[in-house]
Amino acid sequence: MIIDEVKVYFKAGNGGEGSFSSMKYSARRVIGGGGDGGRGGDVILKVSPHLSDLIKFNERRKFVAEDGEKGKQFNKKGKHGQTLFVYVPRGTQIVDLEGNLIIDLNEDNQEYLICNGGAGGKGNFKKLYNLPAQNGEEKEVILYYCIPNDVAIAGFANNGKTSLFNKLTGKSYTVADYPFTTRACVWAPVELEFRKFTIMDTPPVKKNVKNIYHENSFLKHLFRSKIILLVSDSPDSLKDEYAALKKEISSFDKLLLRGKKIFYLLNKVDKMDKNALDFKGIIPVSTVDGTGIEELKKKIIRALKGISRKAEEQNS
Ligand SMILES: Nc1nc2c(ncn2[C@@H]2O[C@H](COP(=O)(O)OP(=O)(O)OP(=O)(O)O)[C@@H](O)[C@H]2O)c(=O)[nH]1
Ligand SMILES: [Mg+2]
Repeated sequence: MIIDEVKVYFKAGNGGEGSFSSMKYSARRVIGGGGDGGRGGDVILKVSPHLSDLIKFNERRKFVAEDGEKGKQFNKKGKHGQTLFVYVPRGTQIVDLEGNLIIDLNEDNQEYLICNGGAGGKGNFKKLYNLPAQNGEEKEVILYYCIPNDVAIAGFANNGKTSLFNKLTGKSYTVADYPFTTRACVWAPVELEFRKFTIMDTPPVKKNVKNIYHENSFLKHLFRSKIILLVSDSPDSLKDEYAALKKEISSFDKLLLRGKKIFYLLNKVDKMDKNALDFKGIIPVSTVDGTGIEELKKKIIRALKGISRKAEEQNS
């Protein structure tokens, strides 16, 4: 199982206190000689390409950066606290406890300063007084890991989603003739026609569930998908099945399907009478005899190219 949701506490370092000490400056005047305190260390979240879920946060949920050192006499400044880097996988969203998105960390090596270190206190060097240090910021947030995938495969149980995933990616995840074989999302990189992208397989969508956020919680990983392959193996109730599937996905979050390219796949056509089927708007495939697989790959590449072109036009 991947860990995709954790509550974590971050605290930046407190500033070091400014020193208060007297220093004889001349025979007539005695003035301060206390140095400034050091700044507290910041907490920075940084995307690591080596992580692929939030499991490391199971061991540790509290991250506190180093405090700044106190200032010393003879105007010696305290050392700054060290910045604490906390590594997260690409695809981590930082959300506050009210559910508001703070930042979506979806680029390799992207950094986000989550807690500012406290300023050090001012020492009384050349002054009669010193100024207090400030505390470092603290925050409790939820980290959501949302798998960065370009193409997601989704559907009800046992219709060949994992078989299709294996066919497209060259992987060999378990395929079996019973429902709910796949328990968690898996993803793999693919390179086709010099284009690299990621395909994700998902567990089956459960129908008529009482608590969709609990029972179909994996659906949140469709958030980043650019293309969704809706798979069915029931030619007789094809349209109804796609509609039911889209209803389930949208009732999890209506944004999951918005603006996405959707391909409607009918799998297992090797055991169907092709002449009796109406393939309008449908992509017929078979992971057993390979029907439609090459065409599907071409369609995916074409759609991805179109999506990147659109994004470039919007950015220019
Ligand atoms: N005839 C035929 N059988 C297929 C085809 N693709 C998959 N199957 C069979 O369908 C059954 C289910 O395949 P899976 O790939 O595990 O299906 P799934 O949709 O991932 O199943 P869940 O993870 O349980 O939802 C297995 O017995 C496969 O061998 C196909 O193209 N033709
Ligand atoms: Mg499966």
